[in-house]
Amino acid sequence: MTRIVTVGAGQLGPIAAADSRADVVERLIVLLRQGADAGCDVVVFPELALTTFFPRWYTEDIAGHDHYFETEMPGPETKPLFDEALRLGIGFCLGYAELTPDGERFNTYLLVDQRGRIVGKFRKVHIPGHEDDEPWRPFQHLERRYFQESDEGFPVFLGFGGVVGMALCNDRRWPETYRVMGLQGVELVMIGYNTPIHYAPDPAQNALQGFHNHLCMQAGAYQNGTWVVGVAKGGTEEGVESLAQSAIIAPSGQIVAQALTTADELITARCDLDLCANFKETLFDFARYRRAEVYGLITERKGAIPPHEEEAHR
Ligand code: CDT
Repeated sequence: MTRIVTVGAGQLGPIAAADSRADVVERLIVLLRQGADAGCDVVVFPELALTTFFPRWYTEDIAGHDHYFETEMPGPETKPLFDEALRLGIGFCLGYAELTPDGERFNTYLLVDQRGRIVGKFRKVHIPGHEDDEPWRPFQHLERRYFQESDEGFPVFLGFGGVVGMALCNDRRWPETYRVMGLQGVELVMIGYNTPIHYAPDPAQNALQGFHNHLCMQAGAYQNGTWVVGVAKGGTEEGVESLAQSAIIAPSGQIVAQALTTADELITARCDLDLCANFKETLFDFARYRRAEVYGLITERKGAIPPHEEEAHR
């Protein structure tokens, strides 16, 4: 038996600060139509796919950036995307900045199925960067100023004939992200990212951005027997160069499709969800081989404490 989901990764090139929501939604619709022509069941868009990556700019009062946030989904400017997806009979996963009625700000991913129903919502858990202005950097990464850490974890959802989960950008670097979903039987993980090539705290890592991007997603796929779709907003946006290299990764850890450009580009793959069982029921048969009873530190301890410092922490 095979359960095929044809997945599109709708990579975006840069979005300028001056671009309107309508401009961006038009680009998303072009990718959706390409996905429909290619027989996709779902097109996955990147993190913060409706605006420029605004956390690169400091504002004293965070409300100064509220125009980058969505207060409803769909709203008047995003409804054309929902309408076109429904007309095409195609699902999509959309990243955006969410401002809740209680004034909470999240970096959010929304999954919509082929019938226009919301399958699930995810709010970013691992928020990278810093809270305060750091003028020594060539550009800022103020996600920790503009977004709250979600405490909702990594839920999975039934959709597209399988078990689907989501994560956003920095979440993909943490093995716990995939394992928490793996323990819920995830078969398809959708991940959107904005990854600047320049990493100010340690520029030696700049040349490794592409390697680390694929390394963590391929490992997450293999170690949990799941498909992973990683989708970038790449290219040079407001003077900041970001990684592209969107990829669709099989449960074997192999990349089966990869973007060639740093611009708007759709890549697709026919993902057989039944392939997950080849890994989930053999090497990574969790119920048989995991040793949860000796993994206590994973949840008990946050930062690393080497043996010679343990005394000080008692
Ligand atoms: N958007 C996002 O999470 N980007 C981070 C950059 C880390 S450097 C502050 C990433 O992990 O790619």
